[in-house]
Order: sequence, then structure tokens, then C-alpha cells
Amino acid sequence: MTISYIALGSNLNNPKKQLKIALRYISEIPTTKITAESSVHKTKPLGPQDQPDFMNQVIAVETALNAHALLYALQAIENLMGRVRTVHWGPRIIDCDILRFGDEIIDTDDLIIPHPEMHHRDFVLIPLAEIL
Ligand code: ROI
Repeated sequence: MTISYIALGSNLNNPKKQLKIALRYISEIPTTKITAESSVHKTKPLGPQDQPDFMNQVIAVETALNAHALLYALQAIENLMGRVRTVHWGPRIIDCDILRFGDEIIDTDDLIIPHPEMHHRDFVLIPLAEIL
């Protein structure tokens, strides 16, 4: 089993509710259990300012999946929830980013772990600190 930290963010269509829906789907990923949840933090957008504030949260999961299988499960949830990739750094219904996966270092086309931007982002570090 591996412990992984995942950052969630939403700024569209009732963002708090979107985080709850994402948590429910994540809890249904096979062999994966949510072991910690930060509180929900309201944050100013990083990037274009002409978009709503975000709701951000970080969770820990314990999983028997490998990192790519977890990534694909999270991408399936994003797609199921209606995420459309249009504006770069634009508003989004849900974003699920793997921050850490055990102590693995991964550098592939579709997945870089540890998340290369996490140490620049208060909206990730503050909720992460809360659950550590
Ligand atoms: N800004 C904040 N505050 N929270 C996010 O989750 C977030 N996600 C993003 C961009 C658009 C970079 N800005 C964000 O992807």
C-alpha cells in the first residue's frame, strides 16, 4: 500500500459541492481509501484574475494502485464531472492533482511526481500542512 497526497481545486458550479462529489468518487476507486482530508480553503486564483475564487482541499489516500493507475482513475473522475480543458489556467469544475506518491520520483510525459509546482502554491501547501 502507498500513501499518496492529492490536491483538489474547483471554481465553477458550486465549488464546495464539486469537492464533495470528487471525494465521493475518489472513495470509490478500487483498493483506495481516503485517510485524511484537510478543511476546504477559499483562495484567490493563481493565473488570470477574471475568474471566480477557488475552493481548495488536500487529501491523503492509501492505495494498492500504482501511480499511473491512480492518475487515470483521477482523470476519469475529472472527465465524468464534466471537466473541459479550454482556457489555459482558466476556471474549472474540478482538478485532481497527485502531489506525492509514497517517496517515488516519477518523470513521464503524463505524470511528474513530486508535483513540480506544489512548493510555489499556498493553496496546496497550507491544506497539505494541515493534514501532515
Ligand atoms: N488557483 C487557485 N487559487 N487554486 C487552484 O486550484 C488553481 N488551479 C489552477 C490555476 C488556474 C493555476 N489556479 C488556481 O489550475
